[in-house]
Amino acid sequence: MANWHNTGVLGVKKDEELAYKYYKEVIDFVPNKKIEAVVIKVGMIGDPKTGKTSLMCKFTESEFDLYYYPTNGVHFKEKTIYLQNKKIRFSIWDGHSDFISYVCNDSVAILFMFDLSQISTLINIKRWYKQTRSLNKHALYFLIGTKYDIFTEFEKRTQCDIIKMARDYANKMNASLIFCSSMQSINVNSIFKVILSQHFNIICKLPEVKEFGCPILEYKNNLETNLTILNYLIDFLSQFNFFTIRTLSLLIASYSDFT
Ligand SMILES: Nc1nc2c(ncn2[C@@H]2O[C@H](COP(=O)(O)OP(=O)(O)O)[C@@H](O)[C@H]2O)c(=O)[nH]1
Ligand SMILES: [Mg+2]
Repeated sequence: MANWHNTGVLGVKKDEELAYKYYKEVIDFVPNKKIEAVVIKVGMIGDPKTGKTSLMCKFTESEFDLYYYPTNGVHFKEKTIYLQNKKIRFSIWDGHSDFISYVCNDSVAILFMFDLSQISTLINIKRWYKQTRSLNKHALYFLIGTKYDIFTEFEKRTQCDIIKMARDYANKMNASLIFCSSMQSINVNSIFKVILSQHFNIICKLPEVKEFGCPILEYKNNLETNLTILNYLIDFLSQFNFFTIRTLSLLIASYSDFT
């Protein structure tokens, strides 16, 4: 039975039960079953007051506070999921801009956070992105729009403009794009589900959400990318007759079986 760090199993909320079901599937995919703990470091980057600490507390402790407490220095929180003798530990880092290297170094995923109700925080992502690229090029990048609850009160036209701009940024950064609200528990667990899927290179079963009026959830599916590369390989190699088409088709079929 899973045991949520700082939460306990009894009385878990509905979305946590769903998250547990999902993690069980993911853990079965962890290749080396002897590994005691898989640590996944996640760094949070973005302007002050965008909601980094709130997301971290909501995910790790299911708590939310409307009062603003500035983050001095750097701090992190952990959430561990136990399953039999295997565990996955999220280590989530947030910090003042002076400590960006502590947040970025060794992070498997970096969340670039902007406030959906403050467009300047999205524009500033360019600067955060430049700084982060020089510190950690290999992490999975996520562009996270926070405070979706406030955003839904905006006029339709303003919402459309912001979605378009955020999508454009996410494409340029090669990042997944997710809108969330820590206050209303929207997409909080989903962010970490996508991180797990992408890190372990398994297909993400969460449906993507692209339509207007819903919290955006757009991610890159690694398996799809791999299939595209294989298709290119077929086209290329078949010219030289290195492999028979049949061998390559079998390769593709085994990839599809993985889904
Ligand atoms: N309405 C709303 N307010 C939020 C949300 N997330 C954070 N806040 C508020 O935004 C302010 C800044 O949040 P905080 O997490 O401290 O930002 P940080 O400086 O990026 O760590 C606080 O007053 C939070 O209560 C949200 O989803 N909705
Ligand atoms: Mg903070």
